[in-house]
Order: sequence, then C-alpha cells, then structure tokens
Amino acid sequence: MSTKNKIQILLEKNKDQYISGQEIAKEIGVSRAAIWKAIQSLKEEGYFIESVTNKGYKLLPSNDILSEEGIRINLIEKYAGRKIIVLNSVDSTNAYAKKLGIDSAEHGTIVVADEQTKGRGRFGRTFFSKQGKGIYLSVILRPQIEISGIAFSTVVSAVAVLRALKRFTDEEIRIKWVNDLYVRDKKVCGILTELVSDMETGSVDFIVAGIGININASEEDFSEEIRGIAGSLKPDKTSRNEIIAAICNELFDIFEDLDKEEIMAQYKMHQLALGKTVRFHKDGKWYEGLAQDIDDSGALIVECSGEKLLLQSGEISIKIKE
Ligand code: BT5
Repeated sequence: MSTKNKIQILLEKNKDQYISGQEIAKEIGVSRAAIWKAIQSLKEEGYFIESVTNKGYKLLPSNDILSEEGIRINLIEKYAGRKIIVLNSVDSTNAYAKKLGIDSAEHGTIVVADEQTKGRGRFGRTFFSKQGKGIYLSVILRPQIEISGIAFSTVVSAVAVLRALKRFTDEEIRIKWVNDLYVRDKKVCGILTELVSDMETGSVDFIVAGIGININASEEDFSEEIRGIAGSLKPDKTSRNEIIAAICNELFDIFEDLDKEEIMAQYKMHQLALGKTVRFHKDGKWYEGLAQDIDDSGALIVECSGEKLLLQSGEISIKIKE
C-alpha cells in the first residue's frame, strides 16, 4: 500500500480531529517530507484537508470522495477483507459486477462508481446517475438460494438499504413495492437485482444487488424527465463511503443469517402501498384494486372486484386520493 493510501486511512480513521505529522510519521514509518508530499497529492485529487501548524492534518467533513479506504474502514471487522472496486465512471456497476461474477469474483465483492453513463433500471429503463450526486453500488452475492428466491433478494436489498439509511436521516423512508425507496413522495432509491444461474443445474450462480441512491442532489441536477419524481437524501455530516459501508454491512449480515420473517415484517411495515388503491398492468390489461398484503415470496396481493390477484413483479401506481 502506498504512503498516500496509508495516510488516507489514518485521516479517515481520525475524521473530525487533527493528527500531527509526527503521529503519522510514527504510525507509518515515513519522513515528514514524504507525508507533506502525499498530503499535497491527496489535495490535488480533491480531498479537503486542513493543515494547521502545531496541530497537524484533519480531513474536513465536506469530503465526499469515494475511495476504497474510506469504505473499508467503515465495514465491520468480519467484512473488512471484502474486495472493493471504486470506479470514476462506468456504464453500469451492475454490468461491471456481472462480468466480474462470471469471472468468479467472490461473494461480497463491492463495486461502486462516482458516475454511470448507462445506469440500468428494470425492463430496459435508465437510472439517472450523475457524477458525485449519488451512490451507484453493486454487490456480488453468492447465497444458497433457489431461483424462485430471486424476488426475495430484492426484498432483502430494500430492507438492508432502509436499515442503513435510517442511521443517516431522520426523514421517514418508505418502500414502494417492489424496489423503490421514497422520501416525501419522491423516489430517492431504486434497486435492480440481477441473477446469473447455472444453466445445467438450474441453481443460482450469483446475484448482483444493484442499488442507486440520490445523495445531495438538487432538483436541477436531475434530468428533466425525472425532475418531478426524483428526490434526494441530504444526510448531514456523513460521506457516501460511510453510507455504502453501512449498506454492505447490513446486506452481508442479512444474508449471513437470513431471518425471512423479520425481513418480511420490516418490508411490509414500511410499505407505501398496503391498504391503498393501486393501478397496474398485467397480461395486457389494466387493473385497479386494493393492495392487501405481500406474500412470503415478495408478491403483492391485490383485491380487484372481489378477486385476489398476485403480482410477482412489475409496477404499480398508488392512488393518493380515493
Ligand atoms: C430502478 O429501476 O429503480 C432500479 C435502479 C437501479 C440502479 C442501480 S445503480 C447501481 C446499479 N447499476 C445499475 O446499472 N443499476 C443499479 P426501475 O424501477 O425500472 O425505475 C427506473 C425509473 O425510475 C426510470 O424510468 C425513471 O422514471 C426513474 N428514475 C431514473 N433515474 C432515477 C433517479 N436517479 N432517481 C429517481 N428516479 C429515477
């Protein structure tokens, strides 16, 4: 690891407080001059580092640069060895992660990017992913599940993101079946779970949990197309690195010890649609009905003219006023 990376880790670990050149020198065994040079280089990369005579260096809270080190130090110890790939720009972190998965990347591999040029939504749609204005994260998971369990992986991802985000905001976060998170009637997060299966055995080879969250984006940052529907989280005093690590910690924890009942209870508790009238398209027809419940597989149960319909996937719109 380079001197620069070692200093970066020390600064991240001592966030909000000064660390002297002497302490850094002692910790990583290099000269004060080498430290100064590395600090300059970090500043050129965009890090806001305050240097004060007789006090030392401090990473300012305004730093929000994605980095492997910044993510890693926020992972809990048992996950700290996971592979983390941080990209400046990529077409889609899901596409990138899928290729890695096919090349045998390990369970728990994390891919993040500062920008996506072709961020993917469901059904060939686009996820708008402006540089520095969000978290574009894909995690490769190799859980022991059947193909039929894929819908449940989206439930798991939604709950993991919800649990993590709650730590960084006091705003109420709701889940809109099946894969969106909303704050104040605006979509702040979308999830795309993709699966690669073994054609011969029919078993799940791996899953890519793709998570896109708008962070510190203002209305003008969004494309015109989504301006009316997209919202953004504006968490204080935190960095995207911390949020990414918190999401991964939750995701790994849940998959390590899957308590389906607890996950489903939480998924249902935060739903926007339950008890409301919803409209949806199924088998070429439009329906309207009451969203009653979500079954154990994650399917939405809607009562339409006395008949119970099961929605496995797709899209609903919620009628706000009856
Ligand atoms: C999703 O699809 O919401 C899943 C998005 C998953 C994105 C992540 S980012 C990391 C990983 N890599 C990828 O390439 N993808 C994943 P869907 O439910 O189909 O919603 C797409 C629709 O949401 C669009 O048609 C827009 O209406 C709206 N939308 C697009 N970008 C948005 C954004 N940034 N914020 C809120 N809404 C958005």
